[in-house]
Amino acid sequence: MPEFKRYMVTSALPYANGPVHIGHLAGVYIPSDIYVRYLRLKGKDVISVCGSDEHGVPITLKAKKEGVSPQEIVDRYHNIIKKSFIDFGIAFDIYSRTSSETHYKTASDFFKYLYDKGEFIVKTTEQYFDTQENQFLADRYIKGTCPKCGYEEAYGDQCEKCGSALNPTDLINPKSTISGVELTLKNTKHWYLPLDKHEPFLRKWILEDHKEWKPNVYGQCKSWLDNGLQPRAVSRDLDWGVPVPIKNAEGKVLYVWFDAPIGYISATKELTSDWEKYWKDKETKLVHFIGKDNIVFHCIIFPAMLKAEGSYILPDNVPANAFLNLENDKISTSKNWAVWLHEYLEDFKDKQDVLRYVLTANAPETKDNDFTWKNFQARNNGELVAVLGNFINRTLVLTKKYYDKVIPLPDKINEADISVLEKILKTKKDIEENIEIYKFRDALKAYMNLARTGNKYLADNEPWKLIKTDPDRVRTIMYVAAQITAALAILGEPFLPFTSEKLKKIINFENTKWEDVNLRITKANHKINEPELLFDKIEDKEIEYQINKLLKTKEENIKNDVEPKPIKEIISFDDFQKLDIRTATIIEAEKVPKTKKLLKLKLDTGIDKRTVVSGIAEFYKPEEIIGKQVQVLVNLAPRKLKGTESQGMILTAENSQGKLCLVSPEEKFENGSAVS
Ligand code: B3M
Ligand code: ZN
Repeated sequence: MPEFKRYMVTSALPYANGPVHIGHLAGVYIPSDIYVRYLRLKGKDVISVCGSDEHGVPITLKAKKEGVSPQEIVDRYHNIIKKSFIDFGIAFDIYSRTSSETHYKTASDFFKYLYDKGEFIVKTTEQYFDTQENQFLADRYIKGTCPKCGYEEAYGDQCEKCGSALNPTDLINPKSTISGVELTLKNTKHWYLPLDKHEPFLRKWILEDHKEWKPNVYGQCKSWLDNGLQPRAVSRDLDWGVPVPIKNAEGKVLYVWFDAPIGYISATKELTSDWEKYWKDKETKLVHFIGKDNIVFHCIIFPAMLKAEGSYILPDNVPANAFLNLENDKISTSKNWAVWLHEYLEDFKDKQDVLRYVLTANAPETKDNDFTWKNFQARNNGELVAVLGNFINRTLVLTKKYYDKVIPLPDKINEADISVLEKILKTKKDIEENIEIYKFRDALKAYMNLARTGNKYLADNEPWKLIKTDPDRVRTIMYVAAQITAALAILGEPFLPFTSEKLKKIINFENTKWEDVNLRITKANHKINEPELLFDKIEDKEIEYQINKLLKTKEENIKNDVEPKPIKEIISFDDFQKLDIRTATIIEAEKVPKTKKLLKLKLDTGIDKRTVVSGIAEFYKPEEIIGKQVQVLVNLAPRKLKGTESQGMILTAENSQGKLCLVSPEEKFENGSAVS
């Protein structure tokens, strides 16, 4: 592996059209933060940038819906998102935004440079136009059937079912998701990045030189490359975005996926005048942290842009994560199916590290994973409180009790002590190795195992018993426990920064570095401060509250989803009078053979006994409904249904899920009674 002199770490720029939720944290920002904090502790030269992605159609639409300017929308969410990151200790060196002046200039210049260099092709093509909204539609606002897999809800740029990158014109039956209308094609001119031209380079660079990329990332890239790359438009017809910086391009802006990744560069420029070193020197390791839906943009399109420009380095790795679900359902902003970071903090004040811990332990590193509140509680109570917190608390409290908060001078150190001390070094190495290959779950596991070792060491040695009989031995035990505690304080910093800081204060450790972790971290006679609990139990009622909150959301969604059928054409009273509806009793019932839905009923209508066939077999068993009263339309012309003549129709109501129920009189009524 080549040694790098410095690191440039980017985290996907969140769209400034909503707050951030646990899925964002788990997928992108926690892994990137662990990585960056680790590098900093190792004393590496590292820059971590992020910022709000403030362009793109979702933002313009949201603004339209609320009747405000797009700028107002992005200002609002930029601030909310920025605050959430600070609150959760996601320590970017800069959190910028793509509406900044530096970004406009950087993105414009980048485009202009490629344009002058002849790296684009111009094409006039027919594109889908929504006549009701009077605008060309961005790919995301066109839905239709995927030509590759037949999925009916595929977007104009990508099918989320099979992952294929698409163009809107590839879709079968394309429709506007905004107005629902069928779309018309209209001519428009755009600039395209000829990805096909870069394909041979990309093939070698990814498929041969980066076999170490995560299988999900490598696999997606391979499938795109194997399908063959097409030129990709890098401009759009919109009035919100970075204007295309050439003549005769009125009303055209840069495609959001062209300008957004350049936002990483703009942010670095805003941070340091030394930015070029981080983006152009081959000894810089560039790493993009993203979610799986951003893979093509970071592994294919952005690298093609950088390559076309010529002076930039390309990413060394793109450790994309899969998605996190919430209580077994896909997280969805529009359905409010999420745990929003700002809301979490209202309910779990100062428990940022608990969420960081659970999201790392359950990170969707190799496949989609699930967040549940029960698991959140179990991990807090069973791991943070019972393992990590318990070990540290015992050590601190006993050190206070026996030695007045001074680390004791050890007596003889035996083999068991040494093997525990060596576990510190082994843990440090395990964490390093895993973080460096972006396996943050395993790194965290190694960390927690050190706390387990500590707990077991105390339980095996029982200093609280020995203190009476062998106080010399207890000095050694507590000295060893203090070493583990100090190691946990330092090694925990990337994962649990708030806890680590609190613990460092308690044990009076400042300005610690990763390399301070060795066999003897804290010296005898070192004075510590008053012990404090690091974690506390989360009660059942707190979890029930969260679960109920989600249940309410679910109920509301179901309610909102149900759109009653439109009212039919108006009829006259005379029309209604033509219907002869009577009360009748079901006297016989049986299934119509070879059908799933039909029951053959014998009715006593008060006038006669007759046969009626009804489509209720999925909802009623024949034996259940004998004796029931129903309403029946008796003057409907007889019809043959699956070979049986039906002489009338019983009335049923149908709900939004297609379930039927019988319409019966409210009290037992005489057969033959007329409904009016
Ligand atoms: N704004 C985030 C997303 O797809 C998108 C990332 C841009 S990174 C340059 O949710
Ligand atoms: Zn598909």
